[in-house]
Amino acid sequence: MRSTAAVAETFDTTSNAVATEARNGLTARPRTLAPWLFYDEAGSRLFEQITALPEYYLTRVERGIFSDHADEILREAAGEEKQQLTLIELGAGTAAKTGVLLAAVIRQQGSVIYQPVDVSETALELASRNIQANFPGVSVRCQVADYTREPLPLDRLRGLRTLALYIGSSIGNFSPEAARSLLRNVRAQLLPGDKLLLGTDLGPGPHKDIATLLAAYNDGAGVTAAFNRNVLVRLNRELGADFDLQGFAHRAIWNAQLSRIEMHLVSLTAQRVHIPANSAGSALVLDFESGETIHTENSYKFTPASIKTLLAAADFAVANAWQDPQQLFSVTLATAV
Ligand code: AVJ
Repeated sequence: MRSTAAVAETFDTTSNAVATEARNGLTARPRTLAPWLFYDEAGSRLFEQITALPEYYLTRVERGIFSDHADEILREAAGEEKQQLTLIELGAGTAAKTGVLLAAVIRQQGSVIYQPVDVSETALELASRNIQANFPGVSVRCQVADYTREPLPLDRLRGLRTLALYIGSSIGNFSPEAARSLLRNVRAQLLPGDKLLLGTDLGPGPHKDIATLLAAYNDGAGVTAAFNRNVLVRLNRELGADFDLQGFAHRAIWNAQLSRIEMHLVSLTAQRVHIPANSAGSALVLDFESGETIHTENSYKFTPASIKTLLAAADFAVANAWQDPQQLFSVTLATAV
């Protein structure tokens, strides 16, 4: 946990992190750029747009599951002993999706301490303002932290059971190994009996064809393409790179072997890109072959069995799970064992 001032300082060095990631990723083979690079101001706005697209069912369907089952979810989280809950949310952002759950916990226990965790202080300030205005029973304690790199900054509140929220299929961005260690980090801050609510997108099956999945990452309006290309816009602006934005195409593919959607940027011609010298090192000259790709994101898809296995590896036992009627998305309640 860090003070606000210390945090501001830390994140001033962001451009160094961007320079380092660009250098390492773009000189690797195959070339990669990490998905956290998407979320500058423009990228965060594009992602908000994605969540409202007809093809991008994930956000809408998860919200539907919460609307249909919030009371049941919160009742089960409190358990037979009807324990008072405190909610902590990983990657809360502006907490737009959390409202339905907060309303349910207020119905159940009258008031609640809600602890959103995010790397973005601005997002958390918005979250805090929105929630104080709309949910009088909720007291918000924001924590600015990168839960993927540091121990989760959890205040243990005596006598309260913790319900950790990790929703939106955010876990899908992590490799199975990284997902396990992330959940172990969460588990390390919990006591036996505490709960985790995990939102995961589901893989293709009898109820879901691959085309549905692919469309969610390749929408007709081209918003996801713009979101993907925005990473190059960012490198041009922040590092002075000279990526030709028209020279790279958005591509989404289904990798059945690894059960993930992959996003790539495909070089449409043989082309040379320059990145000037910066704090991370000397100038780079990058030669792209025609058809060469930059791998920008993985979005893993799950089955009830793979969710259970992942949770078990981090010492969580599945207590219950809810899906939408079309079985596109799953929300799993797990108990720390
Ligand atoms: C925010 C990681 C859940 O993988 O579906 C949306 C990001 N990428 N469209 C996802 C994303 C392209 C999203 N997550």
